[in-house]
Amino acid sequence: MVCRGIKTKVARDCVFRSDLDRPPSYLRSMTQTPARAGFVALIGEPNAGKSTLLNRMVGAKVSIVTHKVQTTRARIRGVAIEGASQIVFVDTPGLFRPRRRLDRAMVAAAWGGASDADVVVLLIEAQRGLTDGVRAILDRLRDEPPKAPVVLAINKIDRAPRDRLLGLTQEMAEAFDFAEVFMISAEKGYGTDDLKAWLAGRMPEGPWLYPEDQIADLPLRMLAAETTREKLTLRLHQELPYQLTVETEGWEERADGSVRIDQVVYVAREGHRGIVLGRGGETIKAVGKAAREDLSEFLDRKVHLFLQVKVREKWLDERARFEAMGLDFRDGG
Ligand SMILES: Nc1nc2c(ncn2[C@@H]2O[C@H](COP(=O)(O)OP(=O)(O)O)[C@@H](O)[C@H]2O)c(=O)[nH]1
Ligand SMILES: [Mg+2]
Repeated sequence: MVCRGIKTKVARDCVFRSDLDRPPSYLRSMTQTPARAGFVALIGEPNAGKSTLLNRMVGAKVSIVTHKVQTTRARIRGVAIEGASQIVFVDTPGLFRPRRRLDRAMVAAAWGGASDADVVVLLIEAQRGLTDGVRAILDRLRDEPPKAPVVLAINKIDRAPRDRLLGLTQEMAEAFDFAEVFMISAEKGYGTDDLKAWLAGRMPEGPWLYPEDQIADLPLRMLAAETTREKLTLRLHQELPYQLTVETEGWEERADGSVRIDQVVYVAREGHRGIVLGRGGETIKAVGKAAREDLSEFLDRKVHLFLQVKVREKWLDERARFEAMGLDFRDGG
């Protein structure tokens, strides 16, 4: 979905860049450089730091981040600008060996992102290096090479000693023919400006794909649901976060400038409902408070958030649930 021509700070269905700290467009159009625009797919194992990198490149939190694997479920696009280039970063679910229908649809979405991109960035973790999971990704890249060049970003360099990085760079260069190798820390911002500048130069010449103030191609209802899912994932233990989903059912702009958001948390079992609610409802209350605070800051207005928990044994096999997540149900078949 592209929200063209809407220039308000936060339009109802799209997320816009709030404070414009870039020169106005008439200044940019006076320069000689031609406009460029394209897609960069971020791929890698779960937890490599793809969503953290996307958020850093965009300069806002548009993709949720937790320390747990498989947090990102769908393809999320974040829009960054560097000089005359508009770079659309496509965050993907991690690549791993899928078991459930949801897993298969997530992995399909990730590879789909890579096949449409102008540049593919493979993120790996510096401290873990060339794992079996990374090897499996390289095998697939060799068997079905994307049309786009593949660059390597060794992430979390803040976690690994320098001498290890040199060895790892060499090992990776021998394992695959990368167009370029970058060492970064998505969290701390080391090396990310260089990566962004390099990517900007690689974008094909052509008009921008989004209005200059749009930062994400993600409906606000989904961003709001993702925010709540992030807080649930952070609070709940073990497998439970993978067994629930959140949907925004109501979005009401109020005359006083605030917004009322109604969401449903779907869980697969009665027992899970109790855990999500917590004793005396304290878990869901804390989740709601944290999500409301984030949303309020993001939307820059007062938010009233209402959460309901519903048991839906078969939600993992329901087409509608997949569609709400932005996934293709058939991919999981
Ligand atoms: N130390 C460190 N942690 C990072 C870095 N980048 C991401 N992380 C952490 O790694 C975890 C997974 O990040 P996330 O972006 O969700 O990974 P994804 O699954 O690939 O999207 C989170 O706890 C992040 O805070 C980094 O550069 N350094
Ligand atoms: Mg992610």
